[in-house]
Amino acid sequence: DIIRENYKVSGMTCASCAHSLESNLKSLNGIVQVSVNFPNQSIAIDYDESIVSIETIQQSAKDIGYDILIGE
Ligand code: 9UX
Repeated sequence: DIIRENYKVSGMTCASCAHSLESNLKSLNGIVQVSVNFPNQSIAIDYDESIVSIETIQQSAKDIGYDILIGE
């Protein structure tokens, strides 16, 4: 199923960071839509949980320097 989840993100210090993160996550298999809200320091992710896990998404963000805050 495709689900939508919202998380806070740390590490975004400029609007270009938000674009970088969005582009990075959109390249993953199983991602349907990504919307980063820079002023709110948050992200909405639509993804197919049978294809990609939130842990994989989180790791991909971490690899380029951003932390998706899960469980906060
Ligand atoms: Mo601009 Mo955001 O270099 O890291 S992309 S601060």
